[in-house]
Amino acid sequence: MLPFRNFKYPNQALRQNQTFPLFDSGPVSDKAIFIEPTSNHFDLATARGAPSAEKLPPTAPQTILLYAKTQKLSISSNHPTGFMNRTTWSPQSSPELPLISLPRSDWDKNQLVPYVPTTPGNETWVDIIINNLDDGAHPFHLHGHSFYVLATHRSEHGWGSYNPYSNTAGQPRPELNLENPVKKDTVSVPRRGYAIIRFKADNVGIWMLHCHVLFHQASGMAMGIQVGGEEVHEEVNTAARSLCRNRT
Ligand SMILES: [Cu+2]
Repeated sequence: MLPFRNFKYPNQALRQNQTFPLFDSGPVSDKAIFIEPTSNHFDLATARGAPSAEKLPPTAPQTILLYAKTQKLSISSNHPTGFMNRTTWSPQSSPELPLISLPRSDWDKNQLVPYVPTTPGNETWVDIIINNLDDGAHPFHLHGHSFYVLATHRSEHGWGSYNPYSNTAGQPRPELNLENPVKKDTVSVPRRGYAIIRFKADNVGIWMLHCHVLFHQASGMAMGIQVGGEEVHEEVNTAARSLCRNRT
């Protein structure tokens, strides 16, 4: 069989090495250096962290259930669009001001921002279940907090997502590692699978949670999480607004 061919048609995507110009600075080289795979990696599904000084509670009082998916819809001219649940993120449009400086009633439809209430003196633990309905993994990054990876799952058949609130018969309950989970700020959510992460909400603010493949993020696979403060507030945070002086 001829290399780099799909049936009788040439297909450069079948090359093991591919080169392309990052900058328009000359001809493309066909002499890419092949990087040998190394064994310097670990399987996240079975990874164990160092014994943690933090004692994780058996359950978290709040769970945020998410579904990430890329879709090509005719309503968006078949451009691949990232979704978190039913929201496609893009920066707040009108008024173009930081969310924290606006009451929720002014946020536009592209903002998905679950609220995590906190009370001073009490630890607030939150679980996030990130289901990935796509055929490729998405590395999800949370701002403002590190988190523990309690479980990950990759399905060989079917969707492989997990909803703790559904009674779907036969849905296996994931085993959560509460003893020695790895602590990270980015987790690869396997394709057709999920990651269950837990974080201590001790950093007040509105923090982004997004796929760290930046063109996935730019296509909408991003959202916010509000930690602390008040969910419904009509008093705007003028200090936050003044941070964006050119917008005021
Ligand atoms: Cu992604």
